[in-house]
Amino acid sequence: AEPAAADGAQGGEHASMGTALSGLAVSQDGFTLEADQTNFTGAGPKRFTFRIVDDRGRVVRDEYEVESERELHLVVVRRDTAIYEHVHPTKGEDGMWSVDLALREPGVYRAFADFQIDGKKRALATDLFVAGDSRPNPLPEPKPVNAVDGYAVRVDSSQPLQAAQARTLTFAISRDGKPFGALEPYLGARGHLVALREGDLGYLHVHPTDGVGGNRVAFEARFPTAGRYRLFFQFKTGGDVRTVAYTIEVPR
Ligand SMILES: [Cu+2]
Repeated sequence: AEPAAADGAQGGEHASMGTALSGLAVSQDGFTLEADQTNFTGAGPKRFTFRIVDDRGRVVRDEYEVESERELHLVVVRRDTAIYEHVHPTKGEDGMWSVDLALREPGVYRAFADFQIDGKKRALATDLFVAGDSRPNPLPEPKPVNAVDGYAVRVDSSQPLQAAQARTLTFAISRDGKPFGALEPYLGARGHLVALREGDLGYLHVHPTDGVGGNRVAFEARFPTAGRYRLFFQFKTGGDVRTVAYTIEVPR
């Protein structure tokens, strides 16, 4: 692909490729995310309410198409990528979405509303601000194995990573040094993956693939540009959703 076609940040015509970046705008392709409040203070859960409006200002209520078992997924990441939340807001009859966010430390967060209308996946995003003394973390160094809740999860690519080239990323879960295959369905799949580009938190749509079982979960990804990305892989065991994060480096 030509470089211009590899980066979906320019507009909507590339979004149908499915692996282009989105989430860089609060308004795109005729749809706008309108948040009631983006400034928060204090400890404890913060109520976040918002709606999606179309190009005529009408609140979207019934046009959502279910993907990964939900009409809308909300991913919230502190801008240093150190804190991640993936939640499913409740939709009111008026089309208003509401959810309690943890936003457990001060700082600036990016909230991505991930939904599908007219057969097209979309991600609109807004910044959220939590008052207080914020201590941003540097992006962790890339490494193939990371741990969560006693599980070690290794990520491998089918071929060496390269910008604008499709790759299969496989996550292998182990516990106590042995492959751990007792994965429970999560959002209709064996796992969920979000990838964000360092610098602008461009949001990459990643698709689970069929055909991998046991302790392994695979996704198709095409990183549009060289650089570092932060991956958030989620899987479910023992009734709980686990999140493990990676830094990866994509060469030119
Ligand atoms: Cu979701």
